Amino acid sequence: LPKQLKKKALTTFPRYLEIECWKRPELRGLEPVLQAVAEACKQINRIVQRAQTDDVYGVAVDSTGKPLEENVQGEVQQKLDVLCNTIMMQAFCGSSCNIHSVASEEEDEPRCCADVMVRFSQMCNACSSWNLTCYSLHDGKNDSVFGQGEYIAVFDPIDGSKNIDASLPVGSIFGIYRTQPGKPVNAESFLQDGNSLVAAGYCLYSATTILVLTLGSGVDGFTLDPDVSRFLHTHQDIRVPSNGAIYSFNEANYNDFDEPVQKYLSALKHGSSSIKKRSTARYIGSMVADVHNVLINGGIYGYPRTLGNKEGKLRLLYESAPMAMIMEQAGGAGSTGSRRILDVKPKETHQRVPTFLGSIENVFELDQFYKYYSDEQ
Ligand code: P6P
Repeated sequence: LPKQLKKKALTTFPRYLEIECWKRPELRGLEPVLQAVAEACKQINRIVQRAQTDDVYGVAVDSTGKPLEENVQGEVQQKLDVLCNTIMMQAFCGSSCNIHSVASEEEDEPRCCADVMVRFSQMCNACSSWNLTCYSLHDGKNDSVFGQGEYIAVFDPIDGSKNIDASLPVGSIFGIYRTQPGKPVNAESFLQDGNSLVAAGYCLYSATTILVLTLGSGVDGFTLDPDVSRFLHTHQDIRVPSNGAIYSFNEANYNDFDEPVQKYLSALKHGSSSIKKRSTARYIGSMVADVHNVLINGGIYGYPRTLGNKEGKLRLLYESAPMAMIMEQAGGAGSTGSRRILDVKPKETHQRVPTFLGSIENVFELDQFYKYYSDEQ
C-alpha cells in the first residue's frame, strides 16, 4: 500500500476482549457472548450492504408465503427485521449454548425469508432444550423465554430499518444483564433498571461500520476493516465533549413537545442569558446514527414525549437504557427530563421513556428547564 494508506497496527476486538476479561475475571463469561455479537454485527453489516440487491425487502413471510404476525406496534414484520433478529438471537443463544451446532447446518446466510423462518423455529426449539435465557424483545409480539442462563440479552437488531430504503445509516443496539442468582428466569428477570447493565453497545452501519461497547469502565470503539472483516480498536476511551453544538430532535413534533423542551430548543436557536446559541441541528431519524454523532462531536439528542407517544417513542429496555449507559460511561448523561434513565425500573418489557442523551452540560441545561418550568406549574 502507498505509505499514506499504510494501516496502523490496531488491536482486534477479540484481543481487546481477551485482555479486558483477563484484567476483570468477573467478565470472563461475557467473552464468548460479545465475540458472538461482533460476528452477528458483521453478518448484519453484509445484509444491510446488500439489502437493495438481495431478497431482504418488504414484508416477512413464512415458508408458505403467508405474512408473519404483526409486532407489538401492530406493524407487519419486515424481512430485514426478522433476518437480523434471527442473527442476533443466534449470536446470544449460540454463545452460551452452542446453538450454532443447530443452525449452522443451514447455509451461513439465508437467501430468503422462508429460510429464515425455518431456521428461527429450529433455533427456538433448540434453545428450549439448552441452558439459556434469551428473550427476543425486538418488537416480538410473543416474547419467548428459551431456558436458563447466566446472562440476559436485550437488543434491537436493526433499529431504524426503514432508513435502508434511502440508503441511510441504521444500527443494532444491545444490553446485557446478569440473571438474578437463585431466582427462576421469567419476564420479571428483564425488569432491571439500567444500573444493573454489565455491558451495553451498539453497531452503526454507516460510512464506516463501528461497534461501540462499554463493559462498565469507559467506552471503546471498533471499526470494521472490510478488507479483512475484523473489528479494529480505533477509538480508545471515548469521551463525549462536556458541551457541544449539535442538537438532534425531530422538530416536526415541536408543537407537541413539553414546554421546557420548546423553551430549551428556542434558547439553543436564539441564545439566552444562560444558554449559549448552538449552530448545528442534525437529525437522521436513526437513533444509533444520531446518538453516535452526539457521542463523538458533543451536543444533545432527544426524543421527548409527544401527543402521539405519551411516554416518548424509544424503548427503555433495549434502546434508551443501553445508550444511557454508554453516554454516562463516556462522561455524558442520559435523562428523561426529570430523572436519570438508568434509574428507571421498567414495569414492562416494551415500556417507552422520554429520552435525552449527550454532553453533560447540554443535558443538565435541559433538565434545568424542566425543573424551572415544572416548578412554575
Ligand atoms: P421519528 C427508528 O424508527 C427510531 O426508533 C429511532 O431509530 C429513531 O431515532 C426514531 O425512531 C425516529 O422517529 O418519529 O423521528 O421518525
